[in-house]
Amino acid sequence: MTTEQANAGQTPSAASSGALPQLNRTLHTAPKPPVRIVHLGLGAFHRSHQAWYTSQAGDAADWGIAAFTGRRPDAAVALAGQDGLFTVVERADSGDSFAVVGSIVEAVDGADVTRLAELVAAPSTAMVTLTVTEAAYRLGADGQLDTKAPDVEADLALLASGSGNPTTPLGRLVFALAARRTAGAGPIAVVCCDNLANNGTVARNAVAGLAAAWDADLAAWVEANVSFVSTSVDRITPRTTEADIAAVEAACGYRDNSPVVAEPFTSWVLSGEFPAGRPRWEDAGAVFVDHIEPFENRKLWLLNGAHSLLAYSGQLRGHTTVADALADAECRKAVEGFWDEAEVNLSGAAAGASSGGADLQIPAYRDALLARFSNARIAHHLAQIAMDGSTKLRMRAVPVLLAERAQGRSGVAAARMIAAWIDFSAAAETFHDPLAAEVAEANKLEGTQRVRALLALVDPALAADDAVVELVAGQLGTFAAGS
Ligand code: CS2
Repeated sequence: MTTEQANAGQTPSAASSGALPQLNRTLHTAPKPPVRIVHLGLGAFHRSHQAWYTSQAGDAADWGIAAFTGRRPDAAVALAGQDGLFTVVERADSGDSFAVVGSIVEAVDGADVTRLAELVAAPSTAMVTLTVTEAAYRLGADGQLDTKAPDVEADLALLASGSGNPTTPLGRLVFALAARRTAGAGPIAVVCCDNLANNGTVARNAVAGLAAAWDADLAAWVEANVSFVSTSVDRITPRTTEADIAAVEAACGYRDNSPVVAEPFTSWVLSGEFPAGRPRWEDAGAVFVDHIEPFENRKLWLLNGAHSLLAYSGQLRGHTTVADALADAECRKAVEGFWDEAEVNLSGAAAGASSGGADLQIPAYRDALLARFSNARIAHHLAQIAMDGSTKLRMRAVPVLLAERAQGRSGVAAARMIAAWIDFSAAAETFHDPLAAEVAEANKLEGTQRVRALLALVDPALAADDAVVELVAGQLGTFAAGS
């Protein structure tokens, strides 16, 4: 095992001296496994989840990760300075525990596509894992790659000219897969770990779309050699703060510039083929299934759906964290109402074949979520969750709204989530979204026209339905502060 419990509190003299040693592989003698996994999107979630699972596998000594940054090249600098090691602070209601994870053996600036291509082209590399955010796949409302998105267009031009380096995560991945093809290094798995329904297919569509627009032979090679694995990932991981860094120093007696704080709960459900092998993640509790859709929907609708609802309603009502928002009776009632709508469509007759016969244990799952969200020691900021809402709502609110309406019910709780996003988009001081400019334009309109224009950015089909526009419009302003 490459993860060991750090000896919390055993080096008080170093901790109090102010001259703490830096965490690295000399201080902490973790073995350094060979790179067999390449990861795109070196953020806190990758480290608390996939890197942690890999470090816990029985064959961890065989599986090292080379992780490339997405939007934050400084994340690679911090981690490289400590030989890829970092501390996972498991933050329970009752207190913290600390463990050093050693599965990341190389941390690289994502702009270094030469190194990326070299590693993906190595026959020893078995997979590329992805946490690049929902919005990065650049799929349009039809589920296909939006080749007209400016950054996709720019990457395609760069790839076609054979000069310059792609800048989007998927553009970089396709560039690296082309190198693997040239090297004759054989089949590989792409494992999508972003919060998207059917995320393996989403990754396939994005990669296949880019490859086809660049080079038909490469597209055929991808089709024959790349397995796209779908996964449902779960572990609440707020952004690391200076206070977290100080907590690690005080407890562990070393300096870690890149610790990660996470809740004790963790889950990973996977479905798909690994033609070049994989770590024994099941040793750490990962589950491999034939039909992943029910598990994906349970997580995306119940956990992520509630998160988005709390993010918008909670901020409209003056709250900062998930725990604060859930403690507000109005927000809590909205969450329970949305869960009731989601639950009918996840289990029982209404879910039909899509539940795949899986026992989803929804009541227990809901209870567990309430406990997880109420962990006030995890300061999970609503502002972080609120980002990229136009993309997230497509996975979190729209399917429940559609399922409810297909059965002759209104779907009012799901509609209220969208209305809260609309209210928030007009009220927020900072509004992060890939469609922020379009949202700002739409917000200049008034009344039904405005609602329709904003709804169209989430799902054009919904915007074309007068009854849905009216339903959403009727829910505007229902989270007024103090109500
Ligand atoms: C959150 C997720 O930021 C968000 O949109 O809903 O990051 C959530 O915390 C994770 O999916 C939990 O596994």
